[in-house]
Amino acid sequence: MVNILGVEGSTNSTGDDVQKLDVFANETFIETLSFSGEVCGIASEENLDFIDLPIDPLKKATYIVVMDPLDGSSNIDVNVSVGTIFGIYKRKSPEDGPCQISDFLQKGSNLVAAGYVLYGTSTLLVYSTGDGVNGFTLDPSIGEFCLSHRNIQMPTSGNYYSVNQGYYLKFDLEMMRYIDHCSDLNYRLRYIGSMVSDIHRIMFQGGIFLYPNTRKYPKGKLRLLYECFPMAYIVEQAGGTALTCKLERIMDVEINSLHQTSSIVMGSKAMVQDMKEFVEKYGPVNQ
Ligand code: P6P
Repeated sequence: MVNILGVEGSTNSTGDDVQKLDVFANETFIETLSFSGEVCGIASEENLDFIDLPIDPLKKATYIVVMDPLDGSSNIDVNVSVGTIFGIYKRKSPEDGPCQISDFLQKGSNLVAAGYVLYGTSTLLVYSTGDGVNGFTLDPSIGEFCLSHRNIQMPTSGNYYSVNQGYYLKFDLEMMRYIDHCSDLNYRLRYIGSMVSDIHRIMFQGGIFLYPNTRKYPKGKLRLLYECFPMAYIVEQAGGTALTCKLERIMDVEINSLHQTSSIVMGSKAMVQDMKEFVEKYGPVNQ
């Protein structure tokens, strides 16, 4: 058996244990993108700094890619779904030179495309280039992704909520009160520790995903550039809403560092609106 499971032995930029499959996925995506001739640089969860790709004089590389090559990798060794998250920006630096940090520190609203790959009971590529969201299922017999979910529209409401209930006592009051509200409404809790999987369920069945700030992660845990922005792009393109827990639109949040984190709440429009009312009622402004 290929020696690809288990921890690789190091930790990544934000302290997560790096799994062997994290390294394999990261190296595979970087190698593949470097041959495209269209990408001048990559920012990855697995790399502290951005990667400047060699310039192909015949092709003017005009894009940069931000990615979480394997999201939810703590699920790998227990055979639970994991995913890849990616976002694509137009570079801002001159096309005949190396990429710059300014190419990466762009708001989510500057994304030209974003998507995710879900490695579950089937392998699904879901992405948008700004005109709706489509899903493509891998057909291993031909090695191609085939259109399987045309124009995905997130339900405007639902009865799933997705949050790490174990942190309940570490959330701010307004988040605790909203989670109590979800229980009062008999919503079903679904949380598997892989944002791609939890959001994918919401894309089709409706619901709300929350990763609020906690005492351990006062600015939130999820990474703005290569988790929150791309997932928020997809959620909005499918008709959902994506905010910080202070009710700022995720796509408009200023980004100042590659691995900056943020709180995030996203999902069905009516459910996020309901959550907003709890923040407005119980949030710091009213305490
Ligand atoms: P916790 C995976 O590490 C991840 O970045 C997201 O995919 C997931 O939603 C979250 O972190 C899980 O974090 O603290 O609940 O284990």
